[in-house]
Amino acid sequence: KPGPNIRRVGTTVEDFEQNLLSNLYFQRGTTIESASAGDAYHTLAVTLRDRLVDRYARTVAAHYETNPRFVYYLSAEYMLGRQLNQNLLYTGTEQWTREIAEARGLSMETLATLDVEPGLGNGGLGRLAACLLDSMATLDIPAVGYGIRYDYGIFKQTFQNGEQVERPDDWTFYGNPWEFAAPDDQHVVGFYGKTESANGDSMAGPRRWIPSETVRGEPSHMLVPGYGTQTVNIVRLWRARASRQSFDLARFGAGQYGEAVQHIALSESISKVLYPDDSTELGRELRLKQQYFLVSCSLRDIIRRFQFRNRDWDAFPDKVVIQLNDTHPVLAIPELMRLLVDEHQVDWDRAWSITQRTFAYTCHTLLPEALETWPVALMERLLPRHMEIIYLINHVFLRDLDMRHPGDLRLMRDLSLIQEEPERRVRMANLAVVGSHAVNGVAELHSRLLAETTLRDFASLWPEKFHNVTNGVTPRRFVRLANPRLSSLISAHLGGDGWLTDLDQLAGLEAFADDNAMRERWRDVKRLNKVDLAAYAARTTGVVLDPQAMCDVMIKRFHEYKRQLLKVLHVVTLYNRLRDDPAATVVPRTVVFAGKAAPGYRAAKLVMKLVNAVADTVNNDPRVAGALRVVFLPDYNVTRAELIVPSADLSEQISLAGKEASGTGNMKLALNGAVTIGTLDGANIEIRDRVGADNFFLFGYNAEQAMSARRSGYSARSFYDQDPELRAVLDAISGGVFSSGDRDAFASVVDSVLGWDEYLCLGDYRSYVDCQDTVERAWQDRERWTSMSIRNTARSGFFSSDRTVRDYCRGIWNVEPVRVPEE
Ligand code: DL6
Repeated sequence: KPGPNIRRVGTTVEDFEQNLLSNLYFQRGTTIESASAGDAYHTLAVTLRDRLVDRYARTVAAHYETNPRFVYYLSAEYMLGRQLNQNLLYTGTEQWTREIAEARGLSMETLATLDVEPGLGNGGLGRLAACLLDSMATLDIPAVGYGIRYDYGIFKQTFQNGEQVERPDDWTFYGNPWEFAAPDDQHVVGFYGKTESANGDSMAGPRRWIPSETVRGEPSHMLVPGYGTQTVNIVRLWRARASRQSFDLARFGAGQYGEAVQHIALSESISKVLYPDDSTELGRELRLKQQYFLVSCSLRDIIRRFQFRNRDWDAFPDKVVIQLNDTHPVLAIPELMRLLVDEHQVDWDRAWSITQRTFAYTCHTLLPEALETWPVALMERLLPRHMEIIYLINHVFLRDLDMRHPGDLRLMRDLSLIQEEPERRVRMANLAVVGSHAVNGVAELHSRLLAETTLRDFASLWPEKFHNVTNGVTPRRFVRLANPRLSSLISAHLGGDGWLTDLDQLAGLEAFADDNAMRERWRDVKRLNKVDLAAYAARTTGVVLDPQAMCDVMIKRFHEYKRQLLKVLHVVTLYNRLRDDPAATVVPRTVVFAGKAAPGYRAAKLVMKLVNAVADTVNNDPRVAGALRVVFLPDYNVTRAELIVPSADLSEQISLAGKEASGTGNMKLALNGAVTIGTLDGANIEIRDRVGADNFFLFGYNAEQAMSARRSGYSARSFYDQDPELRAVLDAISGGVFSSGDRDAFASVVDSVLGWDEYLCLGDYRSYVDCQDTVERAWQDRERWTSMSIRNTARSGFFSSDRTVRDYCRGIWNVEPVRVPEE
């Protein structure tokens, strides 16, 4: 039993143990004698949470006192990663916990595996959101993240016959000890219905919207602690709940159990799954409902918070900056207008000025097909008042545009918030640009191409709005937690762990890049990390890896532009060479793939199947054993990235130049000492600029060359005709070498690459394969390779998300840190 009178935040290991016992007893309702591993995990989690609550309360008090400008980060996705190890580190209780757990025969690893990752995102965009939250808290920036608490996160991936199978991710099945429900802060959100005049006939309002359907948005929040500081911010996640009268008791009484809860199920479907399948009309409607649900709840919450300390609406932009994470939350712009004009009686022009000064928009893509648009007909039905507001914003915008560029119909057509052909649709990126005071891309090249291509006319109209903020990653999670061995080595050489909050200090490693003792230890860290990875691979896939082999890693979403196919062509090239000449001296290599494909993305899923088929053939061919292994680790997520990244020797960043907005995996890998083979795409360019051309393997077209190759009649077939090695690779795939003789299995992959070859895989093939040969020569010089690896880490300090947040603060947010006092 817990002893009496122990503070919930003990300052000694004994008191901490008492805190655990107390929570086990009073929160979990059990005793040490009968506790399960799950009880131990939950108890530890709530005990750490207690410690963070204490800091959170002081953070709230400091913010209330200061009344600062807040950053509100609106994002449909957050890939937060596991919380346990992070919170152990951030509360400084790692060592105590280890001692207490081990004395009771519990391993930290068991506890860590019970910690479920909330997979509330798809990939880079959601993980960036999580890194920025971490850095904002670490830099004492007053901030709240808003998102959706999906019941089911990103699907779990398994393979059947090499094909991706998606299973639901019921991440809260055993509860989520990290969150707090806040039912008192719920909001009611409307959909459908009609609008009517509240005062005259002007669309500029105020008008009344009478929705015909409502749901409640119920918030819960998770704590977001800063590292090495007292600040704890929150990420507030909304869950859709049916209105109170939804349960049909009479029907239930009549035995119609399904019908009795039908209404509840329908309302709650809004936050049921991350990214509902949008291949049907209903799926698309649900997606739009999700977006509005997120912004409506969040804006009302932001206004509630603003009104604690402020009365004057004109002060709103001085206290609130809302960062729109891509176009998913862009309905926040008409929603803020609606709230101000219709519900708070602010006149239109004043409301518009407040709105524009409040919002800032980050674009995360260059692919035109990824720029969201919504059918006007759907918007008019689902959100009739918002559509009126969008029309009016557009009307005023086009009128002003016509004054600046009289009669330029082309410009009006391209910049209008409404696309007319082939169907009338609302262009969300245009709405975002018009309604925000700042627009940013996420790497230098991306921001430049946005301004020169995708958003060119807007950039000429308002050059001052356009910014670049290169992405970053948190070194706490992706170096310290993911790679404790490397972290200890770094701290030992830098004389402490100050680098964790000042990543430029990594430059101090430069002095050791050619030091033999350091290189020896550096290699040792990599080798031990590879032993861990090999153990995991053997356990989960049965594939046996050699920790001495070069670990060549391609981990990211499966997408054609990222060119997993080009990597497969290289693997098959190596395979063919080894088969043709088993005595050939090759560098032993393990190729690691991981990543998910969107469930409806057939082309990407077929490439995935090809990866599995090639892996199967290669791994079962004794002629190449010891030289080449290919493993596809299923169910890539943040946790898996933390396992794979530290073991990587070679980082594959091979997207077609001009297609990847930034990438952040490239940064995580470079920071952990992987050397990049890559194109001049996204943030690869900045990585190469910093680590130096000698420590980066460059190949392929640059963005301009890629565009001009396409313009000047690019012919994929000519590369096939002229390059016998490439021909042998494609012939092997289409000839059934990897599909037990079935020539149809991958015919569409080969046909499409020999036909249009959208992402110029064949055009870049020779340059890529030759560059891989250079990689192999470099690998053979162990010492030189290790120096390259050390230099990659030493020169990657720029890619900390702390720097990213500082850039946002300076260039876009204009917010100041607020220091939270120790108790
Ligand atoms: O900015 C974060 C991340 C970038 O690093 C990737 O390059 C980019 O592909 C990704 N974008 C998305 C979705 N884009 N849209 N829409 O995940 O953002």
